[in-house]
Amino acid sequence: MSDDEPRGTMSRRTFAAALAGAATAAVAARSASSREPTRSHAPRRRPVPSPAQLQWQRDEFALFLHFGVNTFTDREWGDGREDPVIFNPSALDARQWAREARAAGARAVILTAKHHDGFCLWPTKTTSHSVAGSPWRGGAGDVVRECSDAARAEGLRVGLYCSPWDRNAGVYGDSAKYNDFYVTQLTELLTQYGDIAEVWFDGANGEGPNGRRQVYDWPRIWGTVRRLQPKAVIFSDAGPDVRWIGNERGSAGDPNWSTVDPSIVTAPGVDGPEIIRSLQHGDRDGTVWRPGETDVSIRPGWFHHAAEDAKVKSVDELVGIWFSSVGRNSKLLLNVPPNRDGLLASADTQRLRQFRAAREAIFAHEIAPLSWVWRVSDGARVEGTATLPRPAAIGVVRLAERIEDGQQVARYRIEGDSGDGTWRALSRGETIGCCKLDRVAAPAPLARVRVVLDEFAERLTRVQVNMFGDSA
Ligand code: FUL
Repeated sequence: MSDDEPRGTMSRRTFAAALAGAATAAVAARSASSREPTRSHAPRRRPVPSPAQLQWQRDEFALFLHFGVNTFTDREWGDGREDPVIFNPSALDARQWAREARAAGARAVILTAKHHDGFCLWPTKTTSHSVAGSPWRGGAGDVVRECSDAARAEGLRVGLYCSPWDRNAGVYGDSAKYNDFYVTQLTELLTQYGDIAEVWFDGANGEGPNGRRQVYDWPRIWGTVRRLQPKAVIFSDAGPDVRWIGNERGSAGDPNWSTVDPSIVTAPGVDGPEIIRSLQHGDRDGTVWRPGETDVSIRPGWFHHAAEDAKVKSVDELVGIWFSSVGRNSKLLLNVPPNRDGLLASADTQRLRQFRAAREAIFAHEIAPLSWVWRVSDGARVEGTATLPRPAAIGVVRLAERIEDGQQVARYRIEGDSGDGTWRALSRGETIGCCKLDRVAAPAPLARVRVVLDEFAERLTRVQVNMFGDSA
């Protein structure tokens, strides 16, 4: 978002001053009637994002690239016994991946450097189960290198997925030895390929009750990332920087807090209803900033299967996913898997372009200028009202909190007046966060609009509001 100020008659300074006064009044009122902190106790500071978390979320959209031996065996989970010679993409061109990612509006790509089958897309020293044992580029190829170079050349950030669960490594399950092995793999990935923006730790494990039991040394693993790539965000169910959203359908929870209680989801791969709830919705009074990432595939599977070429999600489905991920204070990680040629299939690239065009159409007609007049009512509610330059139908409203200061809004409503002086509900919701998108079915062209922020986690704040004309 380029401009975080409401377009309005009140400058940031005067608005902040008005809110500061109101906030003082609200705290004083609570203090008188309850055990709320008084001036002698500083109010608890809510969590705020780190610069890396802020950048990660403002990117809004990244492309996930699932590629490896499964692409050649037509499977989703390889068993680790694949012969590296099957990996032989005939025309691999990572520049095509990066060009298409950029054309789609993505700002980063995340590559499966190693999936559960243990096959490494880079010539690792830790195992022979890698591209070095394949005929591709005469055994001298490196997909991680080609992908990261191509992505940066297109101005995209680079993320890497290195599956903790490894069905090929002989030492998997011999916990200390595998932790050493895994940390060595991460060290290669995090020292040889430039700046890495996100490291993706998957929670899956299909070993079953009689399988190998690996105890991961998460503090050491995460510590390795911190040491080697201090600006990277670490993704897993348990963060520590960004969390899985709890499903693979493209749907963030509503409400969705970027704050979590870290005692609920303590490690990747844990499961249970309360864990899924916390992943989906976050925790309003959580003490840690850990926003949710929504990963979903453009196809039924994560890897490319020719039989699914006709099952690429429709533009309407993808736009729906945008609203239920980016539009619910999450980030979208959309998987578009390269095929056996080593290229993104045309069914997917066409759909990506249509998806971008559809988003641009939705946000093409911003209603502007809107002069917002903000006021605090009852010492506890913030209201912004604006008169439209001319009566207009509104299709979408975008709300955004200034998340550098944390997340505050817990309940809001948007109302419109068609010109007869009556406020009618357009939409209502709970959390806003970095971005909340509401589709609005306005019955008639509106003359005035108002946004009422009814409830806050801790203190009054205000939001940026952008309104877009009905694109239908
Ligand atoms: C899951 C994995 O098991 C899938 O294969 C895929 O990589 C997905 C993104 O995460 O846990």
